[in-house]
Amino acid sequence: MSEQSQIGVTGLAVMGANLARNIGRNGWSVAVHNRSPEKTRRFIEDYGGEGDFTGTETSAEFVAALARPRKIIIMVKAGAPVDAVLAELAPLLDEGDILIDGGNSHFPDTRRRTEEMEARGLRFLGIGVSGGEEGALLGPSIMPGGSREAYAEVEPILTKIAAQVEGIPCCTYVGPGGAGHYVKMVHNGIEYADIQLITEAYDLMRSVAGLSVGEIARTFEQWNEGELESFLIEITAKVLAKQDPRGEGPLIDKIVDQAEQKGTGRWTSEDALEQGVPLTAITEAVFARALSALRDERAAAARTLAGPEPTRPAERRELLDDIQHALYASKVVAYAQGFQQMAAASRANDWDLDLGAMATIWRGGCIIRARFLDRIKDAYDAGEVTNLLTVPYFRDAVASAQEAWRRVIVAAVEQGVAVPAFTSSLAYYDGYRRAPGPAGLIQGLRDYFGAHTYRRTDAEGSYHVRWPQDGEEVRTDA
Ligand code: NBP
Repeated sequence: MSEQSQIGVTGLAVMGANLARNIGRNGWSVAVHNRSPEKTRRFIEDYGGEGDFTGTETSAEFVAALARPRKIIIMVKAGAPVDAVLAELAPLLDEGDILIDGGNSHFPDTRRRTEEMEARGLRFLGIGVSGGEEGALLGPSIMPGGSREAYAEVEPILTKIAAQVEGIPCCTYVGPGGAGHYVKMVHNGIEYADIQLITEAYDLMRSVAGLSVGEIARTFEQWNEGELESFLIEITAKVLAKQDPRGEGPLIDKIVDQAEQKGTGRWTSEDALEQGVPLTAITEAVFARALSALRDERAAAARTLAGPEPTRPAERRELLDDIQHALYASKVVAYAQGFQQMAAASRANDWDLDLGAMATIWRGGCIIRARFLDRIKDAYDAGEVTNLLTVPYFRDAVASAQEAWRRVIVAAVEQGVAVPAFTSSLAYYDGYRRAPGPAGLIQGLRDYFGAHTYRRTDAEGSYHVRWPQDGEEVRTDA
């Protein structure tokens, strides 16, 4: 065992333990620590042989075990626990030591903690880590934010332990302050949209096309051979193929239809509302989970609220192809919106985000890893992107999918099957591609009831009509 460890990890629940193992297996010496020392003991017992690990029981012991400048990865529950760990460790550290929060912290907290730690002479990084427990162990996607020179000191470790795609690590410096956790938040928001779109495709195949669960599982397996190839499509096939280990039939029919959430999707939508960025797919996904949570109410409503009489479509094969195209087109919209949101945040915060690099580091390790991200990376490599929907590759893909997309939504509406993310994605597409749109009426109404004024298409300036008086138009900014 080396005298002092090169890096420390505190918080040895599933993510921290696996990240520490990943670092240790890659040859760095790691001091490990957990609030409850029995977890540290268990870690050393179970995995001590995998690398050069030093188990420590108190914070003082932990800090003393680390070579300077100390580098400490914090993998505890997001929120107050992170502040508690910082409050305990900061007084024990020396100027220039680096604290790295690898949990799912909310980016404004990361911004605040960066300032607090820097005011104490410490350096702070907020890094988004995606990939769940397997990713943490075998190679996650890592989104580091904070001081660039502090990042440079841990870059060799982070890029080595990250997933690698075609020899490129799924880890790159994102930007200052809370930028890393911001990008991780949007990643999670996109994950919500992806999961919702897949769930809607499943519902359409089952409730509209009348396929069995086994047939749907095989369809997803086939889709995973093409443009939709992704981790989420792959595991959808597996989850649907799973038989109930306790009885007859597919397991999916025994899983309670109430989705839970930890809040990152909601944060993404809240931020979009705050910034005024249309983020309909992710937001519908958050609301769909909220609606699913009303299980008792839904059960009662199912007995009383009217819906259409279900009929089976004549051409199941065609409907399946349509659903595949609708899923792809809706997914393009969800990603286009997420990337628009990151672009807006980058402008507002002077983060100078390299959005092509974000697509690059999401290609492996993380939950939304997909073939699709290569196309997004190519789009950014090719030059300035106003909106991914207008990039020739996606523009053409959506153009050829749009008829199918519309047919699927019509079928869903006729059959009374809710597909909010498919529908809102199409509404965004149609809203985005239409010029002029109908919002002149909104301005007209606002001017009528609140004298909020409007601008004209054919002249400079702001105008108001004296509606209740003489109906004359007056210029208000002259
Ligand atoms: P949890 O989020 O379940 O947190 C458990 C850890 O937090 C334990 O080590 C626990 O110590 C520690 N902790 C708590 Br709770 N309160 C503390 C306090 N006041 N002071 C010190 N330590 C405290 O662990 P996880 O699932 O491994 O996730 C860790 C982070 O990674 C979270 O931010 C999570 O959102 C994020 N993340 C998780 C996943 C995933 O798939 N699970 C994926 C990506 C990111 P104890 O043992 O003493 O109770």
